Amino acid sequence: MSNSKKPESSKAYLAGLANQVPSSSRRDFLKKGIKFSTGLAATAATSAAISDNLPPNIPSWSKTLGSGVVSTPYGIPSKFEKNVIRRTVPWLTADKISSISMSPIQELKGIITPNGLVFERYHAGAPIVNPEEHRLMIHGLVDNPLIFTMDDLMRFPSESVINFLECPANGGMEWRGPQMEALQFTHGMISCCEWTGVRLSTLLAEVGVQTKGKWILAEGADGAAMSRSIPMDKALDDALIVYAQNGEMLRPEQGYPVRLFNPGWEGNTSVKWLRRLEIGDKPWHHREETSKYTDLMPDGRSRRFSYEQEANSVITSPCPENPWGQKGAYEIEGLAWSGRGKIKHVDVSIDGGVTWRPARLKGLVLSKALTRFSLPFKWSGAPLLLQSRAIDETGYVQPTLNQLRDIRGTNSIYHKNSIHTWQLQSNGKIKNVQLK
Ligand SMILES: Nc1nc2c(c(=O)[nH]1)N[C@H]1C(S)=C(S)[C@@H](COP(=O)(O)O)O[C@H]1N2
Ligand SMILES: [Mo]
Repeated sequence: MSNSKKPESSKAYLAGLANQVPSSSRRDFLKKGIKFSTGLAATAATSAAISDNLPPNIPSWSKTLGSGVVSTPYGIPSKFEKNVIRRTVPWLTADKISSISMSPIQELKGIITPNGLVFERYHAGAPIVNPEEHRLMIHGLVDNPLIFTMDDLMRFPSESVINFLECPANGGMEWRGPQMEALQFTHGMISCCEWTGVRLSTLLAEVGVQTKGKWILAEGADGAAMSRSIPMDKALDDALIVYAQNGEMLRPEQGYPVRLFNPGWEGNTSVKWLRRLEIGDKPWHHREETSKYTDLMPDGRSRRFSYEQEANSVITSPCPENPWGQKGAYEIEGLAWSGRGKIKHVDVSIDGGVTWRPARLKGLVLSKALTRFSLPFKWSGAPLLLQSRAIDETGYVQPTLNQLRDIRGTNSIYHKNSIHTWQLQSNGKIKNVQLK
């Protein structure tokens, strides 16, 4: 979908507001503006009084010896970080072997998702694959069909890239209205890792693709034999055969010992536990690219393939899991990404899209990677309607919900990348709402 930027008049925005926000709170928001104050009391001082570990006392952990090296041979997070875990939505999880878990993006810092927190998506569970017995077969319209061992694959020159991987169903529960009261559930089907492997083009040169070979069927070794048709252009561009993530071998959840990785494309195409690449002259139209991972349009027809993850963004602080406390200084922070390249610009609105101010991009700004944005903000305690809007280097502007629905209707599951709204209430709590 190409998004023609249709600047809506503020009147249209307010009409949208009227339809979504209860009219009393809308009036509060519009008229009282910046006048709310909260009755929140300070809690830090209270808990300070009851702990011997606080200054000027010496804390208990300074008076004993700690645990020695390799008491945890493979390190794990502090026990105080127990809350930072992948989670599922019960009604999306009829059976865990064909389900999805979400990454706690509300807790993550920087742009890299630690391996233990990368979201998981299985169509038939995660198989236990012995790397010594695993093979990758490349055949079909090639001069020299080959079967590679893992050792063979790792002898080729390797490449490392930092890219996001997003399931196109991310946000898909919200097409018809807001229902997930957590950032982890509205946007958590995404990760961003450093992926290491060999270029698919290198392996294709090895087998010698015939001129008729224009498509590749990638098939997994899981019980679902999940498979997708990949056009040759992508294979020769930036597709990787990946065996490592964030410096160590792939986790079983992510396709150990080897997966296909298509930067910027819907996660479904990055076939895990990759066992077979068949070169053909046309796409296969397998189950996971027809009955699923296809976008049903308002007129009842389907988009044939929708590979790219278009620009998207969301505010991660505040969010339902990260409410604000008393009025005062805060950082509005968030993540933006585009499957088409780099994020060029992010705007933040505090009034539901009536006015916008530019955010600062901070840290690494990489192509097809999560990109962090920031806007220091002094909160008066007034309710706000917080939004972010990403623009990528191709000039694509993240659409409003109305702009997206105008083209895509509400029959869709996949590729919902519209501007997201958090309603900050005067008590600092966040509600998931939708403006048009
Ligand atoms: N073999 C196989 N590959 C697969 C899947 C699967 O079930 N089996 N799920 C796909 C889907 S729908 C997504 S979104 C991504 C998720 O990758 P992750 O589990 O590493 O986050 O893997 C894709 N590759
Ligand atoms: Mo997916």
